[in-house]
Amino acid sequence: MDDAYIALGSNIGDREAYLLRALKMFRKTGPVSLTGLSGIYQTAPVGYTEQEPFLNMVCRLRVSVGPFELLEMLLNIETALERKRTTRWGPRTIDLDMLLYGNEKIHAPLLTVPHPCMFERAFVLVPLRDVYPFETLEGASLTERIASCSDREGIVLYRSSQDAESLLNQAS
Ligand code: GSY
Repeated sequence: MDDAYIALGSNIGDREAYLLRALKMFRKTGPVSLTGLSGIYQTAPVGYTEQEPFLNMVCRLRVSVGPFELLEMLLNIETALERKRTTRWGPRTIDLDMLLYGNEKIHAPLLTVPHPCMFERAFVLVPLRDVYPFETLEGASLTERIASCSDREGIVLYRSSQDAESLLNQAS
């Protein structure tokens, strides 16, 4: 069994409902169990900035499948939640990115772990800090890494992790 960390993001429609639907799908998927939820953060768009603000969060999964099977599960959940791949950096109902899979380093055509951009994005690192149980990651503290991210000012707590968990339990 390994711990995997997944970043979730949404900036179309009922953003929070899409995050909760993805989490519910994790809960119903046999080989993974949901073991940690960050708060939900509203974040200014990074990259292509002419789009609506995102809701972002990170969850921790205990997984009994390998990283490529987990990737397939993530893609299937994105498809079930109406994710369209028309514009690379454009708006999306749901985005599920594998940040970490145990301590593995993967460089494959379809999967790079740790996620290649995660250390430059406060919209990933701020929620990751809520659920990552260790002080440092790859030699630096998450707080230090966040301090050097240019998007850190655009992040506002939208829902605490406890409130997110209550909502998830109501919705299940
Ligand atoms: O990388 C995931 C999609 N995405 C995001 C996001 O999730 N949050 C913010 N704040 N900006 C983003 N730009 C892209 S692309």
